[in-house]
Amino acid sequence: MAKNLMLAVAQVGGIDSSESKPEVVARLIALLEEAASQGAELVVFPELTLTTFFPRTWFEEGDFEGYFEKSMPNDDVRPLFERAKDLGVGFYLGYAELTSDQKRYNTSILVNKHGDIVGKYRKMHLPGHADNREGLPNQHLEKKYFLEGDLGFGVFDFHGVQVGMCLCNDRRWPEVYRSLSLQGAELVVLGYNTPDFVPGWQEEPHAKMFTHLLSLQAGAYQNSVFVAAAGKSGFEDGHHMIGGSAVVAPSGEILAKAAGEGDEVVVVKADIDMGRPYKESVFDFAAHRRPDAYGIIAERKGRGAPLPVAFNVND
Ligand code: CDV
Repeated sequence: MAKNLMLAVAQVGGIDSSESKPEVVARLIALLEEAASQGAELVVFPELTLTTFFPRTWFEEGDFEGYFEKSMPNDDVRPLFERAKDLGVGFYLGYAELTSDQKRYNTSILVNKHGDIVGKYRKMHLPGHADNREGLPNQHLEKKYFLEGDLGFGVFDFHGVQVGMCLCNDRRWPEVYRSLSLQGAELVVLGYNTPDFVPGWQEEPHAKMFTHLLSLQAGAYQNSVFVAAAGKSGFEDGHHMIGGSAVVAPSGEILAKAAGEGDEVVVVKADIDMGRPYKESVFDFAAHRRPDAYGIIAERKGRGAPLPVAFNVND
């Protein structure tokens, strides 16, 4: 029997810092309802969905705690959980997490159709910087506000579909998709915030959308998984972020993509078994991978000298 999942990405337009969390949650509920009306079973929301992308701004200690969630669901977010449960729709949500031992993470959760949190991820690849670089159009202070994730790359059961999770910059790293695919992931869900300007990030404006989609498509194809990516986009407090929320098939082809930069839902019927022919042929990992030759990937962090290769010119 075909294994289909009605999959939605909910792109969220800019959230100004003046917008309250209940106001944002009301927008998310409207997106969820729109997705549900189109038959969605799982709705993917962006990274740090509940607030403006605050890592663009330097705040002194004591001035940024309001951006963080101390528990989930809390009073602000509970209406989203309740509406999703009423509708029988699951969701993925990114938010800033403050733990009971005062650790801060860039986090996402996976919630099933019954309103239970069944998966959790803390962002591994934190881009940007930790120092104050005043005078720039904006900063990118994820390394100041968050610790590196400590939960690894998890794969979770969502009503029979194996779902891997990551967040934003993680999508550009091939190791992420491979770690998830090696655990049987059939779908990778992720949220993102990609600003036009990132200090120290040399990329032509026209390349921003290309490299975003390229990362999703390569990750999907090389690992025989669906990828569903939801971004915040448009202008937030005058700062622009790319849209391009999309669902990609295991063929690497884009099945659907948001057309605008505001709040927008895109729903596709994902035939989860579409990954199988790839997993059983060109990407039959058990048959073709060479982990014995990949040691350098886990052992070496930065670029370095070539490894010695012992070969005989006469052989
Ligand atoms: N929030 C992110 O992780 N953004 C990064 C860049 C732009 C800093 C990204 O890869 O989109």
